Amino acid sequence: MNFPCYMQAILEPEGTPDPMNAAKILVLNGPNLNMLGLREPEIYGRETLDDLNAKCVEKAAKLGLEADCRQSNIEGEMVTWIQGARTSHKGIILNAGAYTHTSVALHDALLASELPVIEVHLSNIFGRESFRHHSYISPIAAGVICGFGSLGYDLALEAMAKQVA
Ligand code: DHK
Repeated sequence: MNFPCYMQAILEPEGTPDPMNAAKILVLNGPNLNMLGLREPEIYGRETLDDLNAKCVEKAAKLGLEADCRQSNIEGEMVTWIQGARTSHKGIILNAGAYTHTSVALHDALLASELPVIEVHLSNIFGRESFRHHSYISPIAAGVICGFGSLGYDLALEAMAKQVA
């Protein structure tokens, strides 16, 4: 709505995020992350994916972003969503799960998206089995956050807000 600017300043003090203009961020979780809360809780925590997504939506809104949270166990579906994000989203926060360590297809799709990418892992992948130490995502990511559980997604959203500012 158009108010005189002195009223606008009262209604929407400077710095208040405008949800209508929020940059859309794809927050994409890969295989087995739908099992959060049940799966190896000593490694991945007790929060469910719904808990995690709700926290992302809330955090994003505070930063003036819109979190579009999705999860898939299917590599091709993730590729299709990443391709689609090219025209509809401003950035991608990705926990590709085990595909992190195997997927050239996700690597290529992320490059094709031409969007800033932040790689997230709940666990510290470098403190685990050696097959988890290599990532096909890291070389093309703006940054990587791992080992801080769900806090990693909060940190990634903060970093993404700066990337898309
Ligand atoms: C999640 C997975 O499912 C694993 O395959 C990765 C990652 C680590 C995580 O820590 O969030 O190796």
